Amino acid sequence: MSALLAILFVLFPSDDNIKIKAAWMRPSSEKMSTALYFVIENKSETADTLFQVDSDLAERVEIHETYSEGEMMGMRKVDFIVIEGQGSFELKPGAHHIMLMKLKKDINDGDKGEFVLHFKQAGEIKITAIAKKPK
Ligand SMILES: [Cu+2]
Repeated sequence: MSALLAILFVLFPSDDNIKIKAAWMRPSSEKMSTALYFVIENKSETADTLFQVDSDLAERVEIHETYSEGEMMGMRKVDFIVIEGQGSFELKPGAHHIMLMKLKKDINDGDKGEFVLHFKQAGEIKITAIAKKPK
């Protein structure tokens, strides 16, 4: 019986450890950029790392952070986001976000977009984000 359980765990890796909540993106126009936001919850004891995001909506997808230098605010690419064990990480306006560059089509209020998030431990997680204007 325990051997069977072990096999089941291999076939169905612990996909429950990472939960993605409240995924949304800003409406934007073809050839322009926009940003995707969500909350990552890590139920596992061990840290996990988000290192890639795929989307058919944009030519390029990057993980960005926002930084400030004196009066200047900017954003830049980072290679990954670490979510501590039993922790959570919020991507939000003015902080980390997923940058969608050179959109292949308009994204209007209420549109839905599909994304694949790549985690080192949890593997691939598919999410759907809804387009809405920031409050
Ligand atoms: Cu950005």
